[in-house]
Amino acid sequence: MSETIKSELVIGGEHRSSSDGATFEVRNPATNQLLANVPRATFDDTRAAIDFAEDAFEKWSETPAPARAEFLYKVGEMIRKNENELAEILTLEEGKALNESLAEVIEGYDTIMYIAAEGRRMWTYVSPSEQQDKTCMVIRRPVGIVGVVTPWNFPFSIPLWKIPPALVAGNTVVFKPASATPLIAQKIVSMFEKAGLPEGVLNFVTGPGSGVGETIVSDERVKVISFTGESTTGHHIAESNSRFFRRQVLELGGKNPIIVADDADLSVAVPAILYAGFSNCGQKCTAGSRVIVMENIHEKFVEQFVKGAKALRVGNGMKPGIQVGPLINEKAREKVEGYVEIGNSEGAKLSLGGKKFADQERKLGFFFEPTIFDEASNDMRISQEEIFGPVVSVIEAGDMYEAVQIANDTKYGLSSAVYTKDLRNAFETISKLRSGIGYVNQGPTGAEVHLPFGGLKETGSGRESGEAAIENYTEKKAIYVDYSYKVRPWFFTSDS
Ligand code: UN1
Repeated sequence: MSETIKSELVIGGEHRSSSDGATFEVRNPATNQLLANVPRATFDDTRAAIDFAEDAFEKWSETPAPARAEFLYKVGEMIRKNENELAEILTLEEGKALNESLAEVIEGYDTIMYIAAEGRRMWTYVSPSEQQDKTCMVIRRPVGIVGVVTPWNFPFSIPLWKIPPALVAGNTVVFKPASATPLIAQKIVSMFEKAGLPEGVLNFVTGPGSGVGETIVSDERVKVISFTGESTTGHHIAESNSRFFRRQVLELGGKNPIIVADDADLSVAVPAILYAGFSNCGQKCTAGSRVIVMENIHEKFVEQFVKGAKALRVGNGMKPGIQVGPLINEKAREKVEGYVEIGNSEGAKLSLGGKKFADQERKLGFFFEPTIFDEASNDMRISQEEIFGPVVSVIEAGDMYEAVQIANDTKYGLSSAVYTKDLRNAFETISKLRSGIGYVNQGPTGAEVHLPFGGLKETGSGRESGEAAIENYTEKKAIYVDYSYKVRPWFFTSDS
């Protein structure tokens, strides 16, 4: 795919350039090659998208949910049919290895098919009333316009965690993807267009968070903000939301611990921990960036972990056999380099990596060596701050009690993992770890779409996926139906 990819705003069903003609560049992080010039939506463009979402709301919210779900099923079928092309665009734009992109595309498919079935479910309950000849029930109503603001690290699956449940529940959407990955986002929108989704139901605006994102967040007509991204932006959005009592889903950072007990089978644990730390070049909010290892197996673990990381194949994700792609851009790489310096000055032992690549091919892109800091302590900045790159801290613990203390001593609380063959140790540990997601004998990545995803503390608020998906985008209304046709007493109690 050598030609550039066409990108347009989609506002009320109309394809537009930015109203002032401005664009921004999207580049392949593996080669720094230009992929597209993408419209930089203005304030007016973004306002227009919200206007159209507002106009389309009434009709869409009154469309029966099973009919709304039909559009989702159609998009699901298109995803499956075009999975290889979608995976290629994802890798070109984001950099991750092609087989990881394909897994992400399939996760998007799984999500949309799972959520489409909600069109015939969206269950609540019917309950008895305190009074005779009266019944009570709970129904769901859409909330209104949903602002979907998504990150570049999972540019296909994360929009699909948010847009399908918002739509099937009868909301309209204004979608702003990350500026590094608008092309795969455009593909999502164009599949909905091909499925025949009514105009104005899903609007698409590209441009910076400070312009487009800010316009969405500061508009009172937008009733839900669903955001995955950086903590600082999350805080800012939460402050805006509090002004309007607006509903929010915020998925922010992570500094996810993996505890390796002394009975763990290292031949199983090490490959999984390599994947958790270095897949997508460590650019996952669920990345396993702190490995907490029992003292008596520490040396053996580090030896195997370093050996495995050294053997990882780093390169252009389009090439077969590549396991680790580039960082997203130069700014991200500078941030990672900065943390290597910090780790060295804090006194951690750099056991592997720490540099960019100097060879002809890889120096074009934003590649960085898988990096391991051993003898790290948990109070170091490299163990506390989200680096969002291929850097893992290995921290030693004397026993499981200490390991859990270390694991929980973080401002984040997204995901955590424990490796042990002892069932009692596994359950005791996982229930004590303060995180929204826990894994036994698996790294802290790899969430399935029918379970809730999200975390505690600075990781944000709310959950998505699973049954949380529909909760986020519906208002529950309690309905009381009196079929007695009788005058009731002015004041009543349960025995009147
Ligand atoms: C994120 O990094 O923003 O299951 C979420 C997982 C990933 C989730 C990524 N698919 O770990």
